[in-house]
Amino acid sequence: MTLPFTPWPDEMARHYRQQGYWIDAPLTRGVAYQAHERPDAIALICGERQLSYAELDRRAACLAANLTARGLGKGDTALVQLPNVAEFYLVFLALLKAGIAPVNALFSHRQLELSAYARQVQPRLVVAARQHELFANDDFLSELHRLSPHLSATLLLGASDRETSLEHWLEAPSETGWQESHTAPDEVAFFQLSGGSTGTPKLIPRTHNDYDYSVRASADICGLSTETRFLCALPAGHNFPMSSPGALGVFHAGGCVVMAPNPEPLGCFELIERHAVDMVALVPPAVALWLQAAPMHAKALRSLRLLQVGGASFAEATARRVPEVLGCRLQQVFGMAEGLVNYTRLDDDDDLVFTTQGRPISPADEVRVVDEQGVEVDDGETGMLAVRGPYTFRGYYNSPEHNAQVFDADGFYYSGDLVQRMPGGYLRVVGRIKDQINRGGEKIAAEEIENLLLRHSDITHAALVAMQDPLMGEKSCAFLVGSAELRPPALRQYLRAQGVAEYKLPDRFRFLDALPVTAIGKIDKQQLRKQLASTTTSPS
Ligand code: J2J
Repeated sequence: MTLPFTPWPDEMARHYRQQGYWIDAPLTRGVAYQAHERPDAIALICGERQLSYAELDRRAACLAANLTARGLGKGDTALVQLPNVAEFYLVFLALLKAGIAPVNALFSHRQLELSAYARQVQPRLVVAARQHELFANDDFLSELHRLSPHLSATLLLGASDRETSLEHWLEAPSETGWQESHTAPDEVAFFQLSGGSTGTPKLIPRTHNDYDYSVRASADICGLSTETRFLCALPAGHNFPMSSPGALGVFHAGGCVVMAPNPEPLGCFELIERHAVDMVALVPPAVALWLQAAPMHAKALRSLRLLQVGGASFAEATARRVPEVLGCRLQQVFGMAEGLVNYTRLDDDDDLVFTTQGRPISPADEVRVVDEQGVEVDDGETGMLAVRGPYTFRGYYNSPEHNAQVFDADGFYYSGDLVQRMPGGYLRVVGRIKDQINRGGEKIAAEEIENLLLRHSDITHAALVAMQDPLMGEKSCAFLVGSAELRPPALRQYLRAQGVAEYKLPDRFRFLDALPVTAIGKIDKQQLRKQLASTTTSPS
């Protein structure tokens, strides 16, 4: 049994293998190699726990064996939602070893997102944490059983009974003889989450070959080694801290990942000092908080060598303050869970580092910057980003209509970003055409929230647009047409009750008699954004 996905054309796959980009090894290769070569080296620090490479590999294998014994394996999928703890990687590695493809939901996700993922992949396994409000009791698990009738196993971090205790499954040796049975390297290893611009969150199938290449090449670009100590402060399942080069890059290089529950500066500074962390990945709003807090804690940050910033636009003026205030080098990262990742390089001169979002990982990344007719624009001109390459996906999972809109006939993916290409292939992100709000790196698909608002019987029209915000870069504003009785607190409560993640709730509501429309009758969001920019209102 294999999971369906859109493969690369044979000729391209052959080329990627010939060039050594695809090495036909599983994503678990890095950890397995370190466990063999340097078994006692510390791979992971989580609170007071330290796991060696041997331990990480052994416990992941143990869970994989238990899952196999339970009849789970190739062709199966898992829905996983864990906070930033060691178990996140143990489970990820175990599922890969057993050939089960996980979807790693963010810990901030709630019923709506998890149900949407469950409907799409029909998981046979759910791995979650009792500490999450959704799994504090079994109600939502029953709902998941209803949505995915083949669901046959549930493992919960913090469960009190042995049967469902994740901790128990990670330790208890399986009775059967077991052999690793990852999916084929050119098949789906797991699903990444798309930031999205449509009504339903989309899933991105990633193969071992393509993801592993992006991880290896990223580790190289960022100079990782056995000495690297990386602080994972962003949500562990996000593409950035997982693969750019992220925890998987660190495991590949044999370094150590230190888990932080979140990017809050004081907690992170303590971990940096205690574990001599030398590298961290952050989104721009977190950097702003770090810059504020750092002058009081300069000593704690002495070991920091590299701060990676990505996920959303990073102001040049703030970028220039990083080396001076944090005492480390800055690296800008412009990536996407769909594939393409750009980095400023460690030896780039300051102007490139402060004013661009870097250049692609690979010589095989084919990046085009095109106008509305699909014609490439000159360097320095603004155009839409289109890309294909050895680690950029070829289609969202089971989404033929959407794929037809975002891929062209040659397999180029249109990310919805507006960029300028500078000499040397460096990119600047200057805007976007996708209907999305980028709230400090967290992506909100406007359509998803508009649809939820339109379910409300007192709302006749809804439009969600981005408004500028000094800390978050962007926040969201919902423009509504409807009954005079509508009030922001009740509307937020209404959305919460539908089970949507908190970060997607509109930061502000505006009530209008009618929404402006364009000549062809579509809601004129440009007009709404202009209205927001030209007025200041009290927050609501
Ligand atoms: C402006 N916009 C950016 C940047 C991403 C590394 C880093 C980030 C992501 C990520 C990632 C940006 N400046 N530096 O997966 O591996 C916006 C773009 C892009 C979208 C992708 C990685 N870096 N963006 O953010 O899948 O609009 O991945 O298309 O969450 O974030 O979002 P996501």
